[in-house]
Amino acid sequence: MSDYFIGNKEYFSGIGKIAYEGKGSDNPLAFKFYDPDKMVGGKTMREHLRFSVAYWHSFCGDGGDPFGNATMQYPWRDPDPMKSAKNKLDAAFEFITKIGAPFYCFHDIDMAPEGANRVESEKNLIEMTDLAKERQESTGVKLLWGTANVFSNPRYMNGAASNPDFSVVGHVAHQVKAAIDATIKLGGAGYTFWGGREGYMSLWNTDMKRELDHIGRFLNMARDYARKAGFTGTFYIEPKPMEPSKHQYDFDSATVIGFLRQYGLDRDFKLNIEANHATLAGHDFAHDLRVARDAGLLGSVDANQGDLMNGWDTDEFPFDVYQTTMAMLEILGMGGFVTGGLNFDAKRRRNSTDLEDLFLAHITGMDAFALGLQAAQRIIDDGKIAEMVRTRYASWDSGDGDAFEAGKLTLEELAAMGEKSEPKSVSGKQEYIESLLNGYLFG
Ligand code: XLS
Ligand code: CA
Ligand code: CA
Repeated sequence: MSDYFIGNKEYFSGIGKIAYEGKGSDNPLAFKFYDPDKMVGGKTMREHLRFSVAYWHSFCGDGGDPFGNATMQYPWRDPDPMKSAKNKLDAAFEFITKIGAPFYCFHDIDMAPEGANRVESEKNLIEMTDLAKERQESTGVKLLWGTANVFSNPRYMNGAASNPDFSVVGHVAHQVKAAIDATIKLGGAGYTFWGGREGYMSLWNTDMKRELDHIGRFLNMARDYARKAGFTGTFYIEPKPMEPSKHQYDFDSATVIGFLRQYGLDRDFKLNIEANHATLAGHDFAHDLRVARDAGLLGSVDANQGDLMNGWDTDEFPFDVYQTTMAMLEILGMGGFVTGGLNFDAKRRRNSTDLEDLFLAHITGMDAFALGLQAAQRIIDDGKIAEMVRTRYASWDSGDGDAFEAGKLTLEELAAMGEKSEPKSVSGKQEYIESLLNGYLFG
């Protein structure tokens, strides 16, 4: 029996703490590339990557899909919902400790079952998060962010804060307030708002402006409450373009940034960018990271990947090292995470039914980001690509280009410059950069 089980039962027996064994290892239950103590660019991999386990997929997701029932057998399930929740908490902390992730994230109802009414639900949440606090203290695992699930219960079928019916919004407030209290109690570094059903199915029955104003007002109220209650962490909005609504209001980074500025929220809120949501919006993952970073609003990341062959939210564990490299370049480029981290909002495939697969999936994701981090650092250290980008814009660094950037030119002056001879064609050198990239990855 390993030293890492938490309650009175070991749920992942036969699996100990996952160790770094290096790329020569053929032990499936070992890291090949994630070496938590290895220094990369002045920080350890652990400090850079700030991995987090998502409670909902890892310990609640049952593998069911619209065409088939649950496939996952969880040994912690019990007919009594609170007993089940307590077993699950033990299993979760055993797993998080064994995989060696410093953080986790949860929705209120992942951890505590809903009661017959809001008062009972809050009581369950308080009881469960008291236990979670004990588990955090005994294991050293920390809360990256908390959140409220205000989209699953049928009362939220027309939205949460955007609901056309005011009486629903009181329920939202009660639930969000309780989830904020729980996050503060657990020392959460962040609190996330993912839009859930904040969007619409048909414009024919929707007053979009009013719904957006209501979300803006609600988030101001939530921010004010949390600050008053002592929350010093970061609030995040997580963009997603569609699913479950046809159109989600928090479509992508650019849309959310506009929203935060419009409603006076951009000093307290940052973005939590999920890879698969960016690609659903028709962007590269790195595009949405860059948009947020350029606005000074890149906070945290939901690490997963989509499938290019279909158009829905598959939430796969990330293994595409090109993507993790580009993502890590953005994260290193902003100076690294402050309160955020890489949260595996990712699920095993429906047919990956061994409990061991939960470990294998996280190992794959953590190794993919460790590879991406090291490749990104090599790209930065070498400096060749950055130099090519600098050179590409060099005409703006002095003379008329510089005067333009400084706002010293009128359109007439600029137009007069355009009378000169045809500019000569300058190559963007994209394919060369792509071959350099392969060199950094595989050279
Ligand atoms: C759903 C979202 C959700 C948020 C948290 O698509 O990814 O899981 O991350 O509510
Ligand atoms: Ca997410
Ligand atoms: Ca998703």
